[in-house]
Amino acid sequence: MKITTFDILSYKIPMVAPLTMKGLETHHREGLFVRLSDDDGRIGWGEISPLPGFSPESMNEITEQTRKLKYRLKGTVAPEHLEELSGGFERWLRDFDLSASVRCGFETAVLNLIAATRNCPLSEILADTSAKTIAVNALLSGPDDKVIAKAKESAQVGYKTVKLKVGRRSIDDDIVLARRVRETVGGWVALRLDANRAWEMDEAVTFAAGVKPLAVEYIEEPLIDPKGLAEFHKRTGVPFALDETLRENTPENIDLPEGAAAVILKPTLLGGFEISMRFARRARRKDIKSVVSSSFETPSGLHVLAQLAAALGEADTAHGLGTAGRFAAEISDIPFGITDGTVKIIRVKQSLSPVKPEFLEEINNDR
Ligand code: OSB
Ligand code: MG
Repeated sequence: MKITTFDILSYKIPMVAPLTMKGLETHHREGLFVRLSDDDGRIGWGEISPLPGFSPESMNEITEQTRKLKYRLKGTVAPEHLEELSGGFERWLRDFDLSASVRCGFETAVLNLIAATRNCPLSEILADTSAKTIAVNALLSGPDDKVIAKAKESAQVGYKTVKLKVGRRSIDDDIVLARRVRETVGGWVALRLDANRAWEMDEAVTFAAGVKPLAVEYIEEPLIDPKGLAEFHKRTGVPFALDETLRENTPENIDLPEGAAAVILKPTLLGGFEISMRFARRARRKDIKSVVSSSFETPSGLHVLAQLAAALGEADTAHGLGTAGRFAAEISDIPFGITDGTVKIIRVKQSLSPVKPEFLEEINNDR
């Protein structure tokens, strides 16, 4: 497959619900799209959306890196078997030293193009059998009353898993809120908590004791220092999940001790589908779930992540893709619709613009 054209477009879209993370308030999401085509005019899009506060790379850096990819790879033939995610991208792209979001966006553009040439959904080129729908967790955040209202609504419309952010205020307040959420959603909905590394060991243990009766599926990253996670589990019996810790390790060297219930795969922050799949394979060997999660990509970017989730084929796992509500519906012709807590895996038409053209700007090609 030859990369015949390679276009770079920048986008900027408003968020209806601003993001506050790590003290940074984000009102707009911005990044790049890569649009590739082959000799037959088939198209593959990829989204490059570094997340402020999480991704170290700047707009300038990602633009420079993407231009360099373009000038080196336009007109060349992509290696075979990239879709196996077994090292082909690494061998091809290693020397470019790409930032995580650029690597992810370029990988997904190439994968979308391969899928387009085979006329099938991306998920089907990634695995022999892939799911037709995937489950998604509802994301509970904001003031307590909003959290409870969202919990109630989520359970009513059929979400089987909800995820609550904790660790931003007192342990006692968090325990009270987690109990209220459990009461609100009832006993049949799985409850995940995410502390984003808020606590010292004794605080985490106190919190875990307080939520022990709630049968939480796991707490994501309870500890400031992840080296204590095995001890945390020994002392509390509460399962944990790894998110930030993945980005400080490789799939081969990461420690997955007793008590690790899930790995949180965020391809935009980890550096693409290939490395995400390597973590997933490692986790699977230990019977640990892989939860594909968003870094607040656009709705079309969420569809691409859903394809990876579908390819993992863990039917009961709910994925962390419930973030599309941050954007107004009008920004895209490819809405990311969640019905009864599930998303249909669709073949995203590569002839459609991933966000409406008024949010896109072509980056000058010849410079
Ligand atoms: O705290 O897990 C987080 C998104 C971007 C950066 C950090 C986080 C998230 C999410 C994604 O929470 C949504 C989800 O996991 O359900
Ligand atoms: Mg997390």
